[in-house]
This record gives sequence, C-alpha cells and structure tokens, in this order.
Amino acid sequence: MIKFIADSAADIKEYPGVIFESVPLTLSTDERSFVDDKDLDVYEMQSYFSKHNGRSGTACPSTQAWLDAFEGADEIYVVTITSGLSGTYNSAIVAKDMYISKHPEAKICVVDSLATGPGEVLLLEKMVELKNEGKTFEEVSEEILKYRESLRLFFGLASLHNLAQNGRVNKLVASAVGIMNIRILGTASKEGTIEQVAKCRGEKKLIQTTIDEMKKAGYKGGKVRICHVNNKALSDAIEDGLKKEFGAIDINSIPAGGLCSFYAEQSGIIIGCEK
Ligand code: X90
Repeated sequence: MIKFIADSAADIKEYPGVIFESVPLTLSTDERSFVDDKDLDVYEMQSYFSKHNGRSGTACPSTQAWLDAFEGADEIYVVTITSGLSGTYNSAIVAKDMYISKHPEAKICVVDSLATGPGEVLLLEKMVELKNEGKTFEEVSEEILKYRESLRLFFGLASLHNLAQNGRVNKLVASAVGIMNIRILGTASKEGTIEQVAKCRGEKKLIQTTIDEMKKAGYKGGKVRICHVNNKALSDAIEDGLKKEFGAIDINSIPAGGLCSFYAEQSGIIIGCEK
C-alpha cells in the first residue's frame, strides 16, 4: 500500500484520490493543549491564545505518531515542516529507521520541506503527480529534491511575537513589528530558517512588495499555494496582482490550520511558489 503523509503544518487534513494522513503537531500553554488535527476548532484556539498572556509553545509529533501513520504501508512519501525550525523532520527520520528495521521491504522517502504550509503542499502535490505518472520510488525520491530547489516561500506577518517567544526568530527583529501598522515580509532561507526581506507599512505596501520579491526570486507564472490567517482579502489581492501580470495561473488559497495560525498570527499569510 502507498501512503502520502504530511505533518499538520501543511494545513491539509485530506487529499482526495490517494491514501493520505496528517500527523499533528501540538500547541500548549500551562493550562491547555491543542492537537492540530481535523477535530481542532482553529477559531476557538486562536481566540484562546489571543487572550492568553502566559507561556505558550508547540511540540513536534512523536516518533510513535509517525509509526502509527506509517502502519500498513510499504511505500511511503512524507513531507515535513523545515528542520531549521522544528524537530518534526528528525522525529520522522527516527520513525523511518524503526519502521524499516521491522519491515525491511518497506520504502520511505522523507522530504524536509525547508519551509512550511504551502511549501509542503507543493511538494506533496508533486510527489502525488510523479507517482501518478508511474515513477518508481527511487525516481520520485530523486526528482522531489530537484523540485524542492525550484520552490520559494514568502510570508507576511503583522506580529512575530509567538515566533520570538519560542526562539524561532531574533527578538530584536520581532520587536519592530506590531507597531505603526508594520508588516514583515520574510522568506525561507536555503537552510529553512527565517530571513527578513522587507518591512512594509500597511497591507497595500505588503501586497506590492510581495509580488515584486516573488518576481525578483524568479517567479514567472508557476504554481502558487497560499495559506492565510483569517485574511482572505490579502490572499485575494495577491492573487489578483499575480493574475494581472501572469494571466491564468495555477493558484489556490486555504485557511491556516493550528500550527501555522499560531506562528503566522492574526492576518498573517504564507505563500509558496514555483520559480
Ligand atoms: O516543532 C515545533 O514545535 C514547531 C515549530 C515551528 C516553528 C515555525 C513555524 C512557522 C510557521 C511562520 C512563517 C513561516 C516561516 C517559514 C520559514 C522557513 C509560520
């Protein structure tokens, strides 16, 4: 049996046409914890965190959670959130080795997205596409790494509080946001860490700067996947801007799940694209 698996930072809980599993990360405070699975009420979670002043954090899936997801399959394709910011990839690799020692005939390809959300989605879609073309496990494993080099991830955030509080971004960078309507436009570095690209005053400026930076990065009308935190308007504006310049492109947008909405925070947006 062939399975496709992503952690919950990919923001998708089902994938029609293939056997797909989402492996959840978890979010917690001293009082409550949230599993980022299909039963999570994302709005309730967001509202809880917006009123919560104490510590909060996240945790990657356990090795056991990956093993449970692998169960029953002998050809497995996994995509994870960047190893530059999360232990998720490592935990999947440990599970892979354990699963293969129990099932020596099994083949498992674990891809570190070096990104999150829409970057994971693009990789997952490509793996499904390659498999549907009849490619072997070895071919998919090789081609997906080449494809990863053709991807870029951008994000526009109105607050970096949760990223800074959890040590994922420099506190100095974070403190400049959240005032004067400032939005940070960032990108995933080659190593899968956070890199600041520009500071934009207001959302209108963010829209134009994002499109300009995508073009500078080599975007020429390829696929785009977006996730947003209650900000369909921003997502639509970027989509309209891209369509004006590039015509009919393959683009879609979904609401962020638990993990991405915690870190991207209210009104944040994450954009994955092919260059
Ligand atoms: O293992 C864990 O606890 C998860 C930690 C995840 C930390 C970062 C998540 C970021 C989500 C924010 C903007 C996108 C940045 C991606 C750059 C590679 C969304």
